[in-house]
Amino acid sequence: HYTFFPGTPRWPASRTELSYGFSPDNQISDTVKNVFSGAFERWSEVTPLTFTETTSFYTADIKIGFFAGDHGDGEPFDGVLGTLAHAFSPPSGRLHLDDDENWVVDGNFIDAPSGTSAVDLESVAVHEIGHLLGLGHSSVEEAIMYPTISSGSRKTELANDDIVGIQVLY
Ligand code: TQI
Ligand code: ZN
Ligand code: ZN
Repeated sequence: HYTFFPGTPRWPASRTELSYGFSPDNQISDTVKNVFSGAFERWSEVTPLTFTETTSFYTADIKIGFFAGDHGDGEPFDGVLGTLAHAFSPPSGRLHLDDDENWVVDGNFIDAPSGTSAVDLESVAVHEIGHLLGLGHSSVEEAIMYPTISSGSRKTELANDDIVGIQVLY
């Protein structure tokens, strides 16, 4: 079953048009932008929310970036595997990905891989956006918000449990 964060934080009902931007410190390829655009789309299809990319990172509602190790928010990344990414509950809007992972899009590494530990970017993006919107973890194994994914696997489609949960919030 889906869960929410303590206190059930959500984006206010007056804020259905949310903007997102990528950290200017990162060079984000169109491949990565397309993954996020598709991942946001999955959630906007089942809610009244819309997500629009903006080039003005500092005023974006949702701020996405790749960071390695300690990056100043008290939740340092840990190198290859372990923590892959994290997102904070609403209305923080921060979504961080571990720059040390060997991220994969459509089965291809987006950087030169330094090992064999492929992590599917879209799967992680859809999961982290769920957190950004206020979903905690689910006990339903098929759910995007289930807290584990078998390594090298891909899970990008919302399960009924994710949809019911997000529709309770929005
Ligand atoms: N990152 C954890 C996660 O997003 C961070 C985390 C741990 C967390 N406990 C939390 C976030 C409680 C909110 C609430 O779940 S992770 C997966 C999955 C991670 C894990 O790097 O471990 C995905 C990131 F589900 F596959 F295991 C993305 Cl998809
Ligand atoms: Zn962070
Ligand atoms: Zn999670």
